Amino acid sequence: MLSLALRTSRTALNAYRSRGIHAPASLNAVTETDLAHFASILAPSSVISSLAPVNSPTDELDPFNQDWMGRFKGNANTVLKPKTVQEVSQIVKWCNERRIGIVPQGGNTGLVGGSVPIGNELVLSLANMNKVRSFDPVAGILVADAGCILQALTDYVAPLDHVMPLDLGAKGSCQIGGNVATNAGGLRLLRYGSLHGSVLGLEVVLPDGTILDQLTTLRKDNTGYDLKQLFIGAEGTLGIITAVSILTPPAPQATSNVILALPHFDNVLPLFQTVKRDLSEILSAFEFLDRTAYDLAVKHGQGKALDESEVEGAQCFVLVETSGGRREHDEEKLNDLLEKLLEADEPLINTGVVSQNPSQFESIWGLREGVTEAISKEGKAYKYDISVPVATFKDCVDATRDHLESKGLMRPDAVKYVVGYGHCGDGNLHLNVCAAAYTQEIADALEPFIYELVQKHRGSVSAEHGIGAMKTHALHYSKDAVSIGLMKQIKGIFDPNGIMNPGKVLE
Ligand code: FAD
Ligand code: 2HG
Ligand code: ZN
Repeated sequence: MLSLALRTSRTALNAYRSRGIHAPASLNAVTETDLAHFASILAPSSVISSLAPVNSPTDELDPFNQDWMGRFKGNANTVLKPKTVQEVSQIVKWCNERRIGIVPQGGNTGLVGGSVPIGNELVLSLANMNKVRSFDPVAGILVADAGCILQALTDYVAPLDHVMPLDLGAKGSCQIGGNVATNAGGLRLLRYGSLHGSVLGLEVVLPDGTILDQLTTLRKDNTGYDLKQLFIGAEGTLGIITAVSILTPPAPQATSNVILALPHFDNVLPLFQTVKRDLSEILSAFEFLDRTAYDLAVKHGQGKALDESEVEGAQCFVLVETSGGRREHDEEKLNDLLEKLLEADEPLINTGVVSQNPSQFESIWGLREGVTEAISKEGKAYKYDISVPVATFKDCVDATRDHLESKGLMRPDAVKYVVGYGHCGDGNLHLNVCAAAYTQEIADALEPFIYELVQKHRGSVSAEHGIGAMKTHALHYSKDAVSIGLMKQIKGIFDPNGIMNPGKVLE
């Protein structure tokens, strides 16, 4: 399990203020009058506030005010942790009438500064709404409170022979409501598709406090506009998700994985083609790590390293997972593939190590899932989760490194590493720039450089982490003016007073 402890740093850049982002002046801070109202509707354990008469110490508020990377920092004086949808509704109604900004917060593992205030907005944590409401074992439909932790739901459906349709490195802390609000991708998207397909229904508290009950468990429902889709990926700007109905696939009867070392990046695409063709229906993940990502994961004890002699000269690595219905059949397919790859006249791979048991399976995944954690141990990461053609992954990483080099920033006290890894099967590169500290000089060197690179490749500035507070100024690189105009109109219809997660997604 990853340790998701918040890291504080005195040198942490308040990334909003550096770009002049402030909560709108039309919004108010929580006052003692507001607090008295909240205290009248919530249990005492659901209220944390630095205001009288609660007077919580600031270290109780700190974890809600700072993001996972230690990059974005808010100044909320009050955190509320309601237990029911009615409580959420009453809080939101009050905030709308009093023009108090609200930041919905799940596990606070988001990587774009969306989950913490940009000023003194109220934080509404879903952590106390953490019950499974129902599970239909025939249809595989799970209905759960938004605050259920992804790992807890995975553990809940496992003995019932099902899996969650998504999996990510933050599963021990992130919540299903946060996953839906960010339209999280993760490690299983190649197999099960995006949450726009898996989520069947939502219960949402709208910015005026109205409860929108669309918690349907229907596979098919063609009755007009599919409103729930608007909240998937809205990052809490249109309402607060309080429950999710989600389709869980049957658990595969057999899973296996292999880590492949490649002599050249150019082999990745032909390898992907071969793997897709030969494994066909049992292929469930095709993940990429460049050499730096692999070395950092190994250095920080994430997963089990391959023998040094085997990885000598490897320029990058690919993790292939299979999930299927019959172990013998799947193993035979995987072994045949490996044999073919290794015995080719011009082999695409140097070596491949197949997991032999569940612990090796986890170790191989650890190498890939642990990269984010490893980078966080090295320094402060500037994270870009871009969609670009797979063929350009290496060019994007190299171009960024060269650009930083040309600015004299590739040095141990500035930028230490430029790292590329990600969901190759989905065309999603995680371009991480690992620095000794967050500085304005590095930020200015990276942007708009990276966004222009993405635009050149007709990609997206966010493949899966979202826009949050980090990329509001970059939305136009991936969305045209007509689309942004419509997004603003939709925001205005749902949230005319602009109380819901102000300063996020839209400027
Ligand atoms: P938070 O971080 O609390 O919030 C994220 C956003 O959603 C915020 O804008 C917040 O306001 C909003 N929100 C949260 N809950 C609600 C709600 N109930 N209603 C309305 N809005 C809400 N992401 C991926 O897509 N794929 C990955 O593979 C992946 N791997 C990760 C690995 C690590 C180690 C870490 C630290 C992060 C990773 N992430 C990944 C990013 C992050 O985990 C996801 O974005 C996740 O879905 C966020 O869930 P959360 O509950 O932590 O939400
Ligand atoms: C992953 O795929 C996550 O590991 C995190 O999306 C990526 O930290 C990152 O940049
Ligand atoms: Zn990812």
